[in-house]
Amino acid sequence: MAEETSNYNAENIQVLEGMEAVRKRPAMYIGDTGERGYHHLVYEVVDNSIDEALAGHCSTIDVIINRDGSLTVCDNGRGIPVDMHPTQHRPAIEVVLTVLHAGGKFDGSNYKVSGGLHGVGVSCVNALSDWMKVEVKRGGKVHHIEFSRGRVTKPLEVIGECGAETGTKVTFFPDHTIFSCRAFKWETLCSRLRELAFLNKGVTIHFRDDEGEQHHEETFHYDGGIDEFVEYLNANKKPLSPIIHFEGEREGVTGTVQAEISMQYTESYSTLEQTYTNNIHTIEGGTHLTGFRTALTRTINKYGADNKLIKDKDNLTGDDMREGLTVIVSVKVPQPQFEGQTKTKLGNGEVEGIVASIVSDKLMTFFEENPAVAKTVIEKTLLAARAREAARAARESTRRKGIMDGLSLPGKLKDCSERDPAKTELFLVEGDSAGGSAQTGRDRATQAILPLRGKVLNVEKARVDRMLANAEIRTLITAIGCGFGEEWDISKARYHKIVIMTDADVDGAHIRTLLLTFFYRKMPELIEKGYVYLAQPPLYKVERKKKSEYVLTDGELTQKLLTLGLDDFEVEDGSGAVLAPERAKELLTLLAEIEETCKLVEERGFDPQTLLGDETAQGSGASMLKKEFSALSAFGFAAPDYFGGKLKALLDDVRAHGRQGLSIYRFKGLGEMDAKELYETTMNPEKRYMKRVKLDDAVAADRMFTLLMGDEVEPRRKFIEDNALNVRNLDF
Ligand code: 0RA
Repeated sequence: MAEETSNYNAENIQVLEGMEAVRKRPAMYIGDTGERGYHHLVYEVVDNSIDEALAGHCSTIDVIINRDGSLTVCDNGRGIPVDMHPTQHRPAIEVVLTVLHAGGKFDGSNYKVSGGLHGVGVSCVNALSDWMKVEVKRGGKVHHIEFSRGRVTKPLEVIGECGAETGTKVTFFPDHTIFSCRAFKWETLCSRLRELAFLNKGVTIHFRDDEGEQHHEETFHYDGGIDEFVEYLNANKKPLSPIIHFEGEREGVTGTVQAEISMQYTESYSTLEQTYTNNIHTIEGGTHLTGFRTALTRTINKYGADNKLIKDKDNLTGDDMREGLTVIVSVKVPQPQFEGQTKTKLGNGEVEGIVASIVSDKLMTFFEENPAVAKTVIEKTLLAARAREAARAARESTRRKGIMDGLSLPGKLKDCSERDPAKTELFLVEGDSAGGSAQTGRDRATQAILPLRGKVLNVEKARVDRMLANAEIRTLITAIGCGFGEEWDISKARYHKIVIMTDADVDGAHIRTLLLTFFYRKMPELIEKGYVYLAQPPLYKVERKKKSEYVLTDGELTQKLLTLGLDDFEVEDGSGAVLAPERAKELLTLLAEIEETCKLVEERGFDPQTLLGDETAQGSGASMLKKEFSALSAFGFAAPDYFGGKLKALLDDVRAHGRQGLSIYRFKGLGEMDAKELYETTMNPEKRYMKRVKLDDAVAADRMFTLLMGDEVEPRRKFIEDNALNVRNLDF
């Protein structure tokens, strides 16, 4: 007995040390302590539920962002075991939640097929949570246990009965002394949960946000699995083939390797290849991707030659054969090896041959049974090859003239003198007049200016040859210095900051999107490396008592006017009591938001008052309107106070008061600023505000670009309409 006690203590100390280790070096366990790591906590917990589903014990997973900012993951699996652990002398659930890497099944027979990128288990989430509460339904009883920062604060106890129901409910609040991120993002979690539902067909994932300003709710369930994933990705592209599905399994070195592939050709010129290993998105590809590509090339070549569709002189490359292709490759590997810079490249050698053999056989059969589709695909491939050849020839001739190699930079480029790219910036400026101001105002040592005239070519709708025939695009390629296509070399970048500087109007937004499309499709490494930025020129110049100030957004201007306007202004609530200055500001901010929403609703042809009274109304801003108006009650007001004019008048009065003695000037474009102004507000590294473009969600990015820039008109119209009310929330 004495021995057992000391044993227990020794193990207990080890556990505490484990939890402390995670808290001391969180980044080592979850990657980072920013937005990524914060969301990674959720994935770790969900992965455990997915594992239960893969083992055939769980059908439904609920994920809820709670009002207090915590998050709940609830599944109907077997429930974490709650009996005494045979050697650790405490409930098994405590072991699972406090011992690193103990999350997996104890019998060892069941390899963990899911598992987040870092696969560290739910105990890490516990260690990094301010608090965690776990409820388990198992053996007819509901059990409950609580932790704080990895230590038990409320030991396991039975809190009720549950009959035959089983399952696990984990609720946690991340430790804000460790993370810099403060809230879960709906979009980020949505993408991952949708992806998990695609990858694990039949599983139902409900996702709800009770915290955010807008109440969101979505259910993901796909009986078609990755076929439905391909359908989703291609929603706005014109299909050239049906969705083609392959699956199979083979014995590998460490156990059975399963592979599932779904692919479809479209009329688009871009390629989208998404690969997964044990549900982890392998961004850098690896042996599964190589296996797929090899089989595709081999099969197309063989079928094409056998049927006299391809001749030797056609000189097709793998790239040509993947033009317009969307493919998902999902493999399950018992002991995956991850390599590469971000550890997202599958290294297991045998997987290459396994995937290649599964794809080769079945793709050949598909072509033989569908000769018309095979012919269409091969014709597209041939066109892609010809365009590539034409582009190469054009490049050759320009090289001979010394245009593309950086020796002769385009005349329009006003380069800087510094040669170290880490210190230099290239501004892509809309219009010649703004270009002129930027050129005069810039820091000549480190800032280069490239004025862009007119619209940039939409690369979503053009093949390489046409693209390289476009003067604006050629100038861009030369100025950036990395070359293009087969010769692309990121290390030759002449600037590590490429700043898109466009007007804050519709045309500016269009040019910005065209440039982003070009970078994303043709130079994605620039974005991955974080070299691309969006300048944020101010919208307003506000002058007061001879002092001028620049204001970035409409929202900021409103805040400014309200603050100034409330300076010597008393505001009463619905009962006539005077509001404290902070509360008054909150009320006025809410009124400004209501005004904005009403305006947007009216622009879409609805009457806000009618919409508000209609209990069944959804969309078109109805829910936003209802939420905003319900917040009015906290100030003792109701809708009639607004529509009756009383509150509207208050808002106008305060704003007018704030405007007194101010002169407000709205910039209509960059060209209206003089050189000094443009430099001080938008270019001066000490004062400017810029946004770095990041696109870590390839699925969302691909869909957005095909939607905004592709051929299909109807989905684009719908997207713009659906999002019209959210423009103020759109984060570009
Ligand atoms: C250890 C063993 C077993 C299940 C689990 C852990 C488990 C963990 C989590 C985390 C979230 N949901 C979960 N569901 C199950 C196997 C239990 C058995 O053999 O009955």
